[in-house]
Amino acid sequence: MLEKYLEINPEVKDAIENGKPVVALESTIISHGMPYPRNVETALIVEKIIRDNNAIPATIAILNGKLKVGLTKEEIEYLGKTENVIKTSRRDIPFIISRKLDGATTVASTMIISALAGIKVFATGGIGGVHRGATETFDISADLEELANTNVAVICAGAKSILDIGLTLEYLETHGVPVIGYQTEEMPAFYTRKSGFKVDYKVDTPQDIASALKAKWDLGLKGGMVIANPIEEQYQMNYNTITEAIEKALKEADEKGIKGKESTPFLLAKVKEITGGDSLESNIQLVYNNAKLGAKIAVELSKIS
Ligand code: PSU
Ligand code: MN
Repeated sequence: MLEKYLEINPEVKDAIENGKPVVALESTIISHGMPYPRNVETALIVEKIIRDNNAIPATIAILNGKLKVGLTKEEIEYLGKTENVIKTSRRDIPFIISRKLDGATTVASTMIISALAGIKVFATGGIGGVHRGATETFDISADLEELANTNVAVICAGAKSILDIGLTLEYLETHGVPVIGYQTEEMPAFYTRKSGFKVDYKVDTPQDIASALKAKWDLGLKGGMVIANPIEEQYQMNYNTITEAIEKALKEADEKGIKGKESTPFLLAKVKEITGGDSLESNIQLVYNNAKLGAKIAVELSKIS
């Protein structure tokens, strides 16, 4: 029955079946997170980094109503160029399939499709979270609920301060999602290494992360794990510059009445514009860094699974 919906490319399928390390990648970051052509260029380099670190990359999207695991270079190029690809989270999946549309998968839907395919490790830039002002707007990303329920580890650079990082951590705590810092005690804030918030556990090696994941899932403790990997020192942004840019972007979003699924893409594009493109360079570098760690974790997990 699953074959009716799911199409896994042969290389990825072979890797999954033989317990080789695989790292899933999302596609909203390609279609809505970065401008063309940097989006495509980045997606292809990310795949190469994963290969260079001994794992198989599997970029995920919905194309013509099929859940695709392991896009070709041409499919990545198509997603990066095409204007009307739909940002697809959990609630959108049924309709993108039934109407045979193209959908770029968010963290939530990439986790869902990874789990269906049997992939345990997923690397990206940033997760969605509790938005600032959520006490009024109720804007809480479906990514958090997915982390509560779906057994996939998500390597990210923490949460951006377009979000309320404190409330995001509270939400994850309530849902029993471990938030771990890779070689840090502090929750990173995407463009910067510091946020003023602590992670639950500092973990220093990919082996330790893999064994915690194994223990979690062996015991049937459902849900994912947030592995927060701080942006490398030399690529982080100046704290005041990025804070000001985010404040400005939030103000403009508010004035324009941007809400719902448009919110995150709008804010990312605005922050990029305000920082004269600097935030995009940081964004790209932190994704590379996460791809590398994701591959290392997948390798360790494959040794003990
Ligand atoms: N953060 C980024 N870049 C992105 C996203 C988040 O720095 O591209 C995307 C991811 O796909 C994430 C989604 O899952 O935005 C969250 O959107 P929302 O807040 O509408 O759930
Ligand atoms: Mn939202």
